[in-house]
Amino acid sequence: MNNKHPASGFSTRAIHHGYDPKDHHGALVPPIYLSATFAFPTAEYGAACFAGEASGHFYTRISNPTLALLESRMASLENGEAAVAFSSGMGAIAATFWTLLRPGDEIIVSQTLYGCTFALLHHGIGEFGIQVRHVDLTDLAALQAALSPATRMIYCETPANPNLRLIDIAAVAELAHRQPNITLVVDNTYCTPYLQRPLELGADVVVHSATKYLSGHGDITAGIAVSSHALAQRIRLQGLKDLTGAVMSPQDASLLMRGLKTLALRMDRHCSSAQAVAEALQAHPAVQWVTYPGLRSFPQYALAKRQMKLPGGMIAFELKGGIEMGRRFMNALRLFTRAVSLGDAESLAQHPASMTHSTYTPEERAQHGISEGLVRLSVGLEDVADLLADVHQALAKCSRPSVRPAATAAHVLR
Ligand code: 4LM
Repeated sequence: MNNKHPASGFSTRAIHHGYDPKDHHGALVPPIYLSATFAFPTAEYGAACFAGEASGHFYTRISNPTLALLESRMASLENGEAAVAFSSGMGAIAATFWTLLRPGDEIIVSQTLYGCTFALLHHGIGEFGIQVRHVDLTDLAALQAALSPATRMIYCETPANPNLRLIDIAAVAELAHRQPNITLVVDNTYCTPYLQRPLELGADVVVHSATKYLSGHGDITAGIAVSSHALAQRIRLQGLKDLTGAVMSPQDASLLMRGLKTLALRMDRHCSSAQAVAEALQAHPAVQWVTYPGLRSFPQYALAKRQMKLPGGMIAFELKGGIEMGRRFMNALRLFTRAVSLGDAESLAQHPASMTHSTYTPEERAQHGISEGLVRLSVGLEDVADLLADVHQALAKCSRPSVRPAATAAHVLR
């Protein structure tokens, strides 16, 4: 595929990588190939495509020109060799697990994960003879102790959804790769490659819910896996083609490429506004604790500075009075929308224990560092003054006469 900008900066590649209008009748925006199947010039060529001996698109569940452009762009942005597009983040994660794990294998996963990933592990692959072990991956001695000859994969989110706990990707990769046959998979949904590039730190596969910041406009569900050519080929031919069939539609690929064009601009704004909202929360007497990687009180502040370009657009906090007060806060919001998902232009507020992480039992949430009173904010792209005004007016409805100053987030990450 034509690539005029191989050594360009992030935004230039997000806008141009892999596409030249000259090759498409001058069309500025890449065309959408709305075709499920592709004509073979001869029967022999068709047979060669199926045998893997000829390259070329022949069925959209396996590949399509619009998807291929998106995939090459995502591979470039993550600094990987190849990418595979899926119809959702869960599609990408499930296809990666089913491709790389077999009965008798062990997967080591971090303590806190998005609710449906947790459910896929415990009510999906865990019931098919694959041993799932949660390990505190911030404790390298614990990881070392948990590794066994059967370990085939280490999987983590960093920052974790919803408590924002970080994993030192380079340190985990170094330990993982002392043993052969371990694939380190990192869910980079919260950061996007603009803020963090796990492959450069030693990870083998990056997965995304592209439903979130990558597309950025809340109008599609989508997923991506990025890796080496060899791993991507396995994930495509097993995980995508045969095991899940979770292919992205070409229209969604086009919307996702539109989102990528403004990714860097949007992330800068998400991050600066989230910093302001986090500081406002921390200064408010009704707030019990707030956790945000850009606050000096963040327990892993040094790692955040080292590993992430900026602290991201997600905040977790709890009010004095726990979830009862949290619900009062959420119901008082006027500009923030009460909704799950994240990374949209619209600011969103949700309660993980009763929503995105209700797949955990209350005991599991306690064990995995998800407090029942945690409220999650996805700070959007509205004017920051309006966001602060909304948060302040909602907090005013949560104030009690005898309140103590806000503590740091240290306790929730223990
Ligand atoms: C949410 N999250 O948190 P699809 N990985 C991470 C995620 O946050 C999500 C997925 C994968 C939320 C959805 C309702 C870190 C999703 C799964 O939803 O399958 O694209 O991504 O609010």
